[in-house]
Amino acid sequence: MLDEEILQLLRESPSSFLSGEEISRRLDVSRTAVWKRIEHLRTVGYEIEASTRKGYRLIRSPDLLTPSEVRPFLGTKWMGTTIHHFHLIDSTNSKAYELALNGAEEGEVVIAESQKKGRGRLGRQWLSPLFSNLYLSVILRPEIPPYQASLVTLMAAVATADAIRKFSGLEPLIKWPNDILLKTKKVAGLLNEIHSEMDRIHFMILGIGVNLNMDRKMFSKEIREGATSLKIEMGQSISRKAFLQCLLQELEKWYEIFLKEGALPVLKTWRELAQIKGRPVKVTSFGETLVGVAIDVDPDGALILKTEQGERKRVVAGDVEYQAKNVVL
Ligand code: BT5
Repeated sequence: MLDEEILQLLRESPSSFLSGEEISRRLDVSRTAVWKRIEHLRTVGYEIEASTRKGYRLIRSPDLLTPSEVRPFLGTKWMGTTIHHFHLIDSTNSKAYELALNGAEEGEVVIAESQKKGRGRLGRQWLSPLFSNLYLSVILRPEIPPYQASLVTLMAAVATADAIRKFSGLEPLIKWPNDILLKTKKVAGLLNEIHSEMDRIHFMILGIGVNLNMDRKMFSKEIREGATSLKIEMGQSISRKAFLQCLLQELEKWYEIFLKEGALPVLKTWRELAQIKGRPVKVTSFGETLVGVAIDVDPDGALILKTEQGERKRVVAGDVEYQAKNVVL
Protein backbone atom coordinates (compact mmCIF):
# COMPACT_ATOMS: atom_id res chain seq x y z
CA MET A 1 0.00 0.00 0.00
CA LEU A 2 2.78 2.41 0.98
CA ASP A 3 4.62 1.53 -2.25
CA GLU A 4 1.56 2.49 -4.26
CA GLU A 5 1.18 5.76 -2.37
CA ILE A 6 4.83 6.70 -2.87
CA LEU A 7 4.58 5.92 -6.59
CA GLN A 8 1.41 7.97 -6.81
CA LEU A 9 3.19 11.01 -5.34
CA LEU A 10 6.22 10.57 -7.60
CA ARG A 11 3.97 10.31 -10.65
CA GLU A 12 2.24 13.56 -9.76
CA SER A 13 5.51 15.43 -10.39
CA PRO A 14 7.19 13.52 -13.21
CA SER A 15 9.75 16.18 -14.10
CA SER A 16 10.76 17.41 -10.65
CA PHE A 17 12.22 15.87 -7.52
CA LEU A 18 10.17 15.25 -4.38
CA SER A 19 12.09 15.32 -1.12
CA GLY A 20 12.07 12.38 1.27
CA GLU A 21 10.87 14.79 3.95
CA GLU A 22 7.91 15.90 1.83
CA ILE A 23 6.93 12.29 1.08
CA SER A 24 7.21 11.26 4.74
CA ARG A 25 5.11 14.25 5.80
CA ARG A 26 2.38 13.67 3.23
CA LEU A 27 2.12 9.95 3.93
CA ASP A 28 2.68 10.29 7.66
CA VAL A 29 5.55 7.80 7.84
CA SER A 30 9.23 8.13 8.80
CA ARG A 31 11.89 9.12 6.25
CA THR A 32 13.60 5.80 6.89
CA ALA A 33 10.40 3.99 5.93
CA VAL A 34 10.25 6.02 2.69
CA TRP A 35 13.89 5.25 1.90
CA LYS A 36 13.35 1.51 2.56
CA ARG A 37 10.30 1.38 0.27
CA ILE A 38 12.17 3.28 -2.47
CA GLU A 39 14.99 0.72 -2.23
CA HIS A 40 12.40 -2.06 -2.50
CA LEU A 41 10.74 -0.43 -5.52
CA ARG A 42 14.13 -0.32 -7.22
CA THR A 43 14.64 -4.04 -6.65
CA VAL A 44 11.34 -4.79 -8.40
CA GLY A 45 12.32 -2.73 -11.43
CA TYR A 46 11.40 0.92 -10.82
CA GLU A 47 14.12 3.32 -11.93
CA ILE A 48 14.11 6.07 -9.29
CA GLU A 49 16.72 8.79 -9.31
CA ALA A 50 17.86 9.90 -5.85
CA SER A 51 19.67 13.12 -4.99
CA THR A 52 20.75 13.82 -1.42
CA ARG A 53 19.67 17.45 -1.65
CA LYS A 54 16.65 17.27 -3.94
CA GLY A 55 14.99 13.94 -3.15
CA TYR A 56 13.50 11.37 -5.49
CA ARG A 57 12.28 11.33 -9.09
CA LEU A 58 10.61 8.49 -10.98
CA ILE A 59 12.44 7.88 -14.25
CA ARG A 60 10.86 4.68 -15.53
CA SER A 61 8.31 2.09 -14.37
CA PRO A 62 8.70 -1.61 -15.12
CA ASP A 63 5.96 -3.46 -17.00
CA LEU A 64 4.31 -4.41 -13.71
CA LEU A 65 0.62 -5.02 -13.35
CA THR A 66 0.13 -3.21 -10.03
CA PRO A 67 -3.08 -1.19 -9.60
CA SER A 68 -1.27 2.13 -9.89
CA GLU A 69 0.40 1.03 -13.14
CA VAL A 70 -2.71 -0.48 -14.64
CA ARG A 71 -5.78 1.45 -13.52
CA PRO A 72 -5.13 4.82 -15.20
CA PHE A 73 -4.95 3.14 -18.61
CA LEU A 74 -7.70 0.53 -18.33
CA GLY A 75 -10.51 2.42 -20.03
CA THR A 76 -13.19 0.10 -18.62
CA LYS A 77 -16.40 1.29 -16.97
CA TRP A 78 -16.47 -1.06 -14.01
CA MET A 79 -14.34 -4.14 -14.60
CA GLY A 80 -10.99 -3.89 -12.83
CA THR A 81 -11.97 -0.86 -10.73
CA THR A 82 -10.60 -2.91 -7.84
CA ILE A 83 -7.43 -4.85 -8.60
CA HIS A 84 -5.79 -7.19 -6.09
CA HIS A 85 -2.18 -7.55 -7.15
CA PHE A 86 0.38 -10.15 -6.01
CA HIS A 87 3.98 -10.82 -6.98
CA LEU A 88 3.69 -14.50 -6.13
CA ILE A 89 0.55 -16.37 -5.24
CA ASP A 90 -0.63 -19.99 -5.28
CA SER A 91 -3.35 -19.34 -7.82
CA THR A 92 -5.28 -16.20 -8.76
CA ASN A 93 -8.43 -18.33 -9.04
CA SER A 94 -8.09 -19.63 -5.48
CA LYS A 95 -7.53 -16.09 -4.20
CA ALA A 96 -10.47 -14.69 -6.17
CA TYR A 97 -12.69 -17.50 -4.84
CA GLU A 98 -11.70 -16.67 -1.27
CA LEU A 99 -12.31 -12.94 -1.87
CA ALA A 100 -15.70 -13.64 -3.46
CA LEU A 101 -16.72 -15.83 -0.50
CA ASN A 102 -15.90 -12.84 1.68
CA GLY A 103 -18.12 -10.50 -0.32
CA ALA A 104 -15.87 -9.12 -3.09
CA GLU A 105 -17.93 -7.38 -5.75
CA GLU A 106 -18.59 -8.15 -9.38
CA GLY A 107 -15.72 -6.90 -11.52
CA GLU A 108 -12.99 -7.20 -8.89
CA VAL A 109 -9.86 -8.65 -10.45
CA VAL A 110 -6.95 -10.65 -9.04
CA ILE A 111 -3.65 -10.38 -10.93
CA ALA A 112 -0.35 -12.10 -10.16
CA GLU A 113 3.12 -11.68 -11.61
CA SER A 114 3.64 -15.41 -11.05
CA GLN A 115 1.80 -18.40 -9.60
CA LYS A 116 3.23 -21.22 -7.51
CA LYS A 117 0.32 -23.52 -8.18
CA GLY A 118 -1.30 -22.09 -11.30
CA ARG A 119 -4.27 -24.35 -11.98
CA GLY A 120 -5.54 -25.86 -15.20
CA ARG A 121 -8.74 -27.88 -15.45
CA LEU A 122 -9.15 -31.28 -13.79
CA GLY A 123 -6.26 -30.76 -11.38
CA ARG A 124 -3.72 -30.01 -14.11
CA GLN A 125 -1.05 -27.33 -13.75
CA TRP A 126 -0.62 -24.03 -15.53
CA LEU A 127 2.99 -22.96 -16.02
CA SER A 128 3.23 -19.42 -14.59
CA PRO A 129 6.74 -17.93 -14.68
CA LEU A 130 7.47 -14.51 -13.16
CA PHE A 131 6.77 -11.26 -15.08
CA SER A 132 6.30 -13.06 -18.40
CA ASN A 133 2.60 -13.56 -18.91
CA LEU A 134 -0.83 -12.62 -17.74
CA TYR A 135 -2.50 -14.53 -14.91
CA LEU A 136 -5.80 -13.06 -13.90
CA SER A 137 -9.12 -13.96 -12.34
CA VAL A 138 -12.29 -11.90 -12.58
CA ILE A 139 -15.16 -12.17 -10.09
CA LEU A 140 -18.62 -12.13 -11.70
CA ARG A 141 -22.04 -12.38 -10.08
CA PRO A 142 -24.40 -13.00 -13.02
CA GLU A 143 -28.09 -13.28 -12.23
CA ILE A 144 -28.62 -16.32 -14.43
CA PRO A 145 -29.58 -19.90 -13.61
CA PRO A 146 -26.61 -22.24 -13.00
CA TYR A 147 -27.33 -24.28 -16.15
CA GLN A 148 -26.34 -21.21 -18.19
CA ALA A 149 -22.92 -20.92 -16.53
CA SER A 150 -21.14 -22.60 -19.42
CA LEU A 151 -22.33 -19.75 -21.64
CA VAL A 152 -20.28 -17.41 -19.48
CA THR A 153 -17.33 -19.70 -20.18
CA LEU A 154 -17.96 -19.43 -23.93
CA MET A 155 -18.32 -15.66 -23.51
CA ALA A 156 -14.93 -15.49 -21.76
CA ALA A 157 -13.30 -17.53 -24.53
CA VAL A 158 -14.80 -15.21 -27.15
CA ALA A 159 -13.58 -12.11 -25.26
CA THR A 160 -10.07 -13.55 -24.84
CA ALA A 161 -9.80 -14.62 -28.47
CA ASP A 162 -11.18 -11.27 -29.61
CA ALA A 163 -8.63 -9.43 -27.43
CA ILE A 164 -5.81 -11.52 -28.95
CA ARG A 165 -7.15 -10.88 -32.44
CA LYS A 166 -7.42 -7.10 -31.94
CA PHE A 167 -4.11 -6.80 -30.12
CA SER A 168 -2.01 -8.88 -32.49
CA GLY A 169 -3.79 -8.90 -35.83
CA LEU A 170 -3.36 -12.71 -35.75
CA GLU A 171 -6.18 -15.20 -36.11
CA PRO A 172 -6.78 -17.12 -32.87
CA LEU A 173 -8.86 -20.24 -32.85
CA ILE A 174 -11.03 -21.30 -29.90
CA LYS A 175 -10.77 -25.00 -29.12
CA TRP A 176 -13.75 -26.30 -27.16
CA PRO A 177 -14.29 -25.74 -24.36
CA ASN A 178 -11.84 -22.98 -23.62
CA ASP A 179 -8.36 -23.16 -25.11
CA ILE A 180 -7.16 -20.41 -27.41
CA LEU A 181 -4.79 -21.52 -30.13
CA LEU A 182 -2.54 -19.72 -32.55
CA LYS A 183 -1.65 -21.95 -35.49
CA THR A 184 -2.61 -25.11 -33.54
CA LYS A 185 -0.54 -24.13 -30.46
CA LYS A 186 -2.06 -23.11 -27.17
CA VAL A 187 -1.52 -19.44 -26.30
CA ALA A 188 -4.19 -19.10 -23.60
CA GLY A 189 -6.28 -21.24 -21.29
CA LEU A 190 -9.35 -20.53 -19.20
CA LEU A 191 -10.38 -22.06 -15.91
CA ASN A 192 -13.84 -20.96 -14.89
CA GLU A 193 -15.25 -21.90 -11.52
CA ILE A 194 -18.70 -21.49 -10.08
CA HIS A 195 -20.17 -21.24 -6.60
CA SER A 196 -23.91 -21.80 -6.67
CA GLU A 197 -27.08 -23.30 -5.25
CA MET A 198 -29.39 -25.43 -7.40
CA ASP A 199 -31.18 -22.37 -8.78
CA ARG A 200 -28.86 -19.44 -8.14
CA ILE A 201 -25.26 -18.54 -8.90
CA HIS A 202 -23.47 -16.86 -6.01
CA PHE A 203 -20.44 -16.02 -8.11
CA MET A 204 -18.27 -17.17 -10.96
CA ILE A 205 -14.51 -16.88 -11.26
CA LEU A 206 -13.14 -16.41 -14.76
CA GLY A 207 -9.51 -17.49 -14.61
CA ILE A 208 -7.49 -16.55 -17.68
CA GLY A 209 -3.86 -17.28 -18.44
CA VAL A 210 -2.34 -15.79 -21.60
CA ASN A 211 1.25 -16.47 -22.67
CA LEU A 212 2.64 -13.10 -23.62
CA ASN A 213 6.44 -12.90 -23.35
CA MET A 214 7.46 -16.52 -22.90
CA ASP A 215 10.29 -17.71 -25.11
CA ARG A 216 10.25 -21.25 -26.45
CA LYS A 217 12.94 -22.39 -23.99
CA MET A 218 10.84 -21.26 -21.03
CA PHE A 219 8.20 -23.94 -21.74
CA SER A 220 8.80 -27.32 -20.14
CA LYS A 221 9.74 -30.12 -22.55
CA GLU A 222 6.31 -31.73 -22.21
CA ILE A 223 4.38 -28.72 -23.47
CA ARG A 224 6.93 -27.01 -25.73
CA GLU A 225 5.57 -28.47 -28.95
CA GLY A 226 1.98 -27.63 -28.18
CA ALA A 227 2.34 -24.16 -26.66
CA THR A 228 3.22 -20.69 -27.86
CA SER A 229 3.18 -17.04 -26.77
CA LEU A 230 2.26 -13.76 -28.42
CA LYS A 231 5.94 -12.79 -28.41
CA ILE A 232 6.87 -15.94 -30.34
CA GLU A 233 4.07 -15.42 -32.84
CA MET A 234 4.50 -11.66 -33.27
CA GLY A 235 8.31 -11.61 -33.10
CA GLN A 236 8.37 -8.78 -30.56
CA SER A 237 8.04 -8.20 -26.82
CA ILE A 238 4.55 -7.53 -25.60
CA SER A 239 3.47 -4.79 -23.19
CA ARG A 240 1.56 -6.77 -20.60
CA LYS A 241 -0.21 -3.59 -19.50
CA ALA A 242 -1.46 -2.86 -22.99
CA PHE A 243 -2.69 -6.42 -23.44
CA LEU A 244 -4.42 -6.42 -20.06
CA GLN A 245 -6.23 -3.23 -21.03
CA CYS A 246 -7.42 -4.81 -24.26
CA LEU A 247 -8.52 -8.02 -22.51
CA LEU A 248 -10.51 -6.34 -19.72
CA GLN A 249 -12.23 -4.04 -22.22
CA GLU A 250 -13.27 -7.04 -24.33
CA LEU A 251 -14.43 -9.00 -21.27
CA GLU A 252 -16.53 -6.11 -20.02
CA LYS A 253 -18.00 -5.55 -23.48
CA TRP A 254 -18.87 -9.22 -24.10
CA TYR A 255 -20.26 -9.77 -20.62
CA GLU A 256 -22.58 -6.77 -21.04
CA ILE A 257 -23.67 -8.06 -24.47
CA PHE A 258 -24.41 -11.45 -22.91
CA LEU A 259 -26.44 -9.94 -20.05
CA LYS A 260 -28.40 -7.59 -22.33
CA GLU A 261 -28.87 -9.64 -25.49
CA GLY A 262 -28.55 -13.21 -24.25
CA ALA A 263 -26.59 -16.09 -25.68
CA LEU A 264 -27.10 -15.54 -29.42
CA PRO A 265 -24.37 -12.97 -30.18
CA VAL A 266 -21.90 -14.91 -28.01
CA LEU A 267 -22.68 -18.20 -29.75
CA LYS A 268 -22.48 -16.59 -33.18
CA THR A 269 -18.99 -15.19 -32.54
CA TRP A 270 -17.90 -18.36 -30.74
CA ARG A 271 -18.82 -20.36 -33.88
CA GLU A 272 -16.83 -17.95 -36.08
CA LEU A 273 -13.79 -18.17 -33.82
CA ALA A 274 -13.98 -21.94 -33.24
CA GLN A 275 -14.79 -23.18 -36.74
CA ILE A 276 -15.81 -26.44 -35.17
CA LYS A 277 -18.37 -27.68 -37.65
CA GLY A 278 -17.07 -30.72 -39.52
CA ARG A 279 -13.91 -31.15 -37.49
CA PRO A 280 -12.93 -34.76 -36.82
CA VAL A 281 -12.48 -34.95 -33.05
CA LYS A 282 -11.53 -37.33 -30.28
CA VAL A 283 -13.28 -36.36 -27.06
CA THR A 284 -12.45 -37.62 -23.59
CA SER A 285 -15.24 -37.04 -21.13
CA PHE A 286 -15.61 -38.60 -17.66
CA GLY A 287 -13.34 -41.52 -18.61
CA GLU A 288 -15.15 -42.22 -21.88
CA THR A 289 -13.54 -41.63 -25.29
CA LEU A 290 -15.67 -40.66 -28.26
CA VAL A 291 -14.41 -40.40 -31.82
CA GLY A 292 -16.47 -38.57 -34.40
CA VAL A 293 -17.15 -35.32 -36.15
CA ALA A 294 -18.06 -32.11 -34.31
CA ILE A 295 -21.35 -30.63 -35.42
CA ASP A 296 -21.83 -27.55 -33.23
CA VAL A 297 -22.17 -26.22 -29.69
CA ASP A 298 -25.72 -26.12 -28.34
CA PRO A 299 -27.24 -23.05 -26.65
CA ASP A 300 -26.02 -24.33 -23.26
CA GLY A 301 -22.42 -24.52 -24.47
CA ALA A 302 -22.25 -28.33 -24.79
CA LEU A 303 -20.37 -29.85 -27.73
CA ILE A 304 -22.50 -31.81 -30.18
CA LEU A 305 -20.83 -34.53 -32.20
CA LYS A 306 -21.70 -37.40 -34.45
CA THR A 307 -19.80 -40.53 -33.46
CA GLU A 308 -18.24 -43.04 -35.85
CA GLN A 309 -21.27 -45.22 -35.14
CA GLY A 310 -23.53 -42.43 -36.39
CA GLU A 311 -24.89 -41.53 -32.95
CA ARG A 312 -25.48 -37.89 -32.01
CA LYS A 313 -23.81 -37.14 -28.65
CA ARG A 314 -23.83 -34.14 -26.39
CA VAL A 315 -20.68 -33.54 -24.32
CA VAL A 316 -20.89 -31.11 -21.40
CA ALA A 317 -17.29 -31.34 -20.17
CA GLY A 318 -14.08 -32.92 -21.37
CA ASP A 319 -11.00 -32.59 -23.54
CA VAL A 320 -10.92 -32.44 -27.29
CA GLU A 321 -8.20 -33.49 -29.71
CA TYR A 322 -8.49 -32.48 -33.32
CA GLN A 323 -7.85 -35.22 -35.88
CA ALA A 324 -6.82 -35.17 -39.54
CA LYS A 325 -8.78 -33.11 -42.05
CA ASN A 326 -12.20 -31.48 -41.87
CA VAL A 327 -15.31 -33.13 -43.23
CA VAL A 328 -17.98 -31.17 -45.10
CA LEU A 329 -21.28 -31.58 -43.27
C1 BT5 B 1 -6.34 -24.60 -18.87
O1 BT5 B 1 -6.41 -25.86 -18.34
O2 BT5 B 1 -5.99 -24.34 -19.99
C2 BT5 B 1 -6.71 -23.50 -17.90
C3 BT5 B 1 -5.56 -22.61 -17.57
C4 BT5 B 1 -6.00 -21.44 -16.70
C5 BT5 B 1 -4.84 -20.70 -16.15
C6 BT5 B 1 -5.29 -19.46 -15.44
S1 BT5 B 1 -3.95 -18.45 -14.99
C7 BT5 B 1 -4.96 -17.48 -14.00
C8 BT5 B 1 -5.95 -18.40 -13.32
N1 BT5 B 1 -5.44 -18.88 -12.07
C9 BT5 B 1 -5.22 -20.20 -12.10
O3 BT5 B 1 -4.75 -20.88 -11.15
N2 BT5 B 1 -5.56 -20.69 -13.31
C10 BT5 B 1 -6.10 -19.66 -14.16
P1 BT5 B 1 -6.25 -27.19 -19.17
O4 BT5 B 1 -7.16 -27.17 -20.36
O5 BT5 B 1 -6.44 -28.26 -18.17
O6 BT5 B 1 -4.78 -27.16 -19.69
C11 BT5 B 1 -3.69 -27.46 -18.86
C12 BT5 B 1 -2.61 -28.07 -19.72
O7 BT5 B 1 -2.05 -27.07 -20.58
C13 BT5 B 1 -1.44 -28.61 -18.91
O8 BT5 B 1 -1.66 -29.93 -18.51
C14 BT5 B 1 -0.28 -28.48 -19.89
O9 BT5 B 1 -0.27 -29.56 -20.80
C15 BT5 B 1 -0.64 -27.25 -20.70
N3 BT5 B 1 -0.02 -26.02 -20.15
C16 BT5 B 1 0.38 -25.73 -18.88
N4 BT5 B 1 0.86 -24.50 -18.78
C17 BT5 B 1 0.78 -23.97 -20.02
C18 BT5 B 1 1.12 -22.70 -20.55
N5 BT5 B 1 1.61 -21.69 -19.82
N6 BT5 B 1 0.88 -22.51 -21.87
C19 BT5 B 1 0.37 -23.47 -22.66
N7 BT5 B 1 0.03 -24.69 -22.20
C20 BT5 B 1 0.23 -24.94 -20.89
